[in-house]
Amino acid sequence: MAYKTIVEDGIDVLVCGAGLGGTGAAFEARYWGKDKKIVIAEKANIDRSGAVAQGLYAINCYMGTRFGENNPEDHVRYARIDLMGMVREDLLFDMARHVDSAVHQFEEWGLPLMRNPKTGAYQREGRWQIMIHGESYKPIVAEAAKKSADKVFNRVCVTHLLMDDSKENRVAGAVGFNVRTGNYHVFKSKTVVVAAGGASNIFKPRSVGEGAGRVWYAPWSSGSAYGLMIGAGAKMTQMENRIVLARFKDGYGPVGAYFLHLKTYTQNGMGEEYESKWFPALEEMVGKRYLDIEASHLTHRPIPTCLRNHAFIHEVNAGRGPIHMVTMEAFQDPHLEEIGWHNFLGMTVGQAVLWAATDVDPKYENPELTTSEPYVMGSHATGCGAWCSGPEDLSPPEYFWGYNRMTTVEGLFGAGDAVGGTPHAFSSGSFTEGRLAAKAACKYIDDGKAEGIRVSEEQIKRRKEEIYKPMEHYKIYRNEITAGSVNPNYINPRQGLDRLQKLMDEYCGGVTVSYMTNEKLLNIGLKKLKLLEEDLEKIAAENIHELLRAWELKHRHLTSEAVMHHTMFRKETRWPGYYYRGDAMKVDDDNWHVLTVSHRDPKTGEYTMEKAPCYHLIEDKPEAAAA
Ligand code: SFD
Ligand code: AMP
Repeated sequence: MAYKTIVEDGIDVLVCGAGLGGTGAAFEARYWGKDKKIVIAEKANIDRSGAVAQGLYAINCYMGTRFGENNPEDHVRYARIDLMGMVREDLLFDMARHVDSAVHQFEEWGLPLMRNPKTGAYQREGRWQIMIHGESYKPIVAEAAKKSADKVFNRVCVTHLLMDDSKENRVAGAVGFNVRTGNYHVFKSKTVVVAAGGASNIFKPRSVGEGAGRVWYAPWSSGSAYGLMIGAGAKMTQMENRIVLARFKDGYGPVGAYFLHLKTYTQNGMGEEYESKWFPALEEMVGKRYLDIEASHLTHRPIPTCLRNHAFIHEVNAGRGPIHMVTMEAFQDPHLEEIGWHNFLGMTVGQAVLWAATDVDPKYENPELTTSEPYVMGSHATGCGAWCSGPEDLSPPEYFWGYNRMTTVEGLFGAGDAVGGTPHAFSSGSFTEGRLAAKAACKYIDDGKAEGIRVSEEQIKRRKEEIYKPMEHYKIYRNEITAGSVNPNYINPRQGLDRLQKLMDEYCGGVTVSYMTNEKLLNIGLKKLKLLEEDLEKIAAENIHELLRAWELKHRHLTSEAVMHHTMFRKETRWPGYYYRGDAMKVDDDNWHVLTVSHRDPKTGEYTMEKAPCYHLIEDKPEAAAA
């Protein structure tokens, strides 16, 4: 292969993926590692990469302790009830106690945060969310990271982590290729912070044909955080906890600003309130602990996000759709009307464009909502990700093995979507997690834990061959195309993605089956995933761009397999509205008040599953958990 090999040696902290978590990691690594070599490898361009590429209109995680608003304990209570109990409270608390300082820095760096003119505090959207003029959010945090790093490699898609050849289960860097030049990049590093983001486009999206690619989470979120870490043998947690979101139809515009700030509400197709109708039956399924209807009115305890979805999905299935967002009242106020549009112009411009293009004026027409296809990520109302050590001052022994946010692979750290059990971190919390991970990575190096790392030439060569194999395969077999892009010897990345999405949708609880699955379906799904894995060995890439798509697909495949195994393992329906196990339709606290942990053996591909204790470190105070 003609592509050059470019080796970057002697790195201390390698950041793989520089979205919100990665930029936080690079920034903080410089603070604790003044003389350390910090390098970023980013698939796109750091200035506009990741889920925040397009900007955001709110920072969804801010305590406001400085203004006497909230404390981290309450945030843990809120996230815990929203996730039906299943969170890593040590990691959550740790993020929440540091997140405000990250937000204050964003403001210092030039991010315009809105202020409440009466109080001088930041303008609240909801209890936890503050409003921003955030179109340039990503370039602003990128600047801090660029100034901190010794080198930024843009356009390098990281495909694999390098492992230490002298010590089992210790990371040694990463490899990948430049998506423009095709060059092979080798990064030899003492520690790696993986912050390569969550996954869209694993489950078949509602958007098809000309709309394909329109999804809520960024279409370029390829599950690489999970693919890289699973591939290296890191344990994962809560991968069954995929998220379904209520969104404005077809443009996937988020609803938070509307519900919380504009105080809009939903109605069924007949103009009726429908949510509360579903709660009594739902209380039977999940128990009073998670949906105490009477108490929730008194305490303003939040209705968990998944349960709100449940009411939505069931109302539509009962034939009383579509669900509308009642905007016509709020939009009569010119200020709120402006906020409603700005919210999308600064964050999900496609929604504003779609309304304009289809003559939907929310002032005169209540727009339709829908429930999205599931996404696999770990920083919204969901906590998929790696099983990581917590901080030493908070974590019980089962949650602590030396370094904050270190995975079960030595020297391998995570942040943002990469870390499991830490929902409701959002952009600010992900950045904060990056900071915490990088601080711990520096300590790991200073403690001498990275001494004696060796990467063999054999490993570097083997990975190179593996990376470019799809292009080789294409070269060899391209002449055997029978029609269009059909070739008996290979599939291309688009064909592979379609197949993955279809099988995840049908067997693992996507939109076309109303989020329903069961053990039988999951078993078939797993078998089909294995067959797909065999075919992915023969995937063909016509050019470098397709090579990127091929590797994104492989990462999505590894992610999907973990989701399928986890969904099979947890024999209950913990999050009605995210997915249903038809063969175990209730929350089962006696057996399943636990976190799920998986391990994929990198050599054999075999999965082992285990339960881990779900410790409640913060005492319960229902009234303190308000949304
Ligand atoms: O309204 C590789 N998010 C929101 N957060 C908020 O705080 N407020 C909001 O308003 C939010 N909303 C929202 C949000 C996201 C999106 C898409 C929309 C609306 C439309 C969530 C946050 O964005 C999210 O929590 C964080 O960004 C997560 O951070 P992180 O670091 O885990 O992921 P990332 O930012 O996507 O970065 C990943 C980076 O990795 C790169 N990458 N690099 C090298 N090799 C590979 N193989 C790679 N694969 C990926 C990516 O390019 C990227 O830079 S609302 O809906 O709630
Ligand atoms: P979203 O725009 O749906 O991504 O949500 C943004 C923020 O608002 C998140 O913190 C959500 O948990 C919160 N949120 C959205 N809808 C509601 C609601 N109906 N009630 C309470 N919180 C909500």
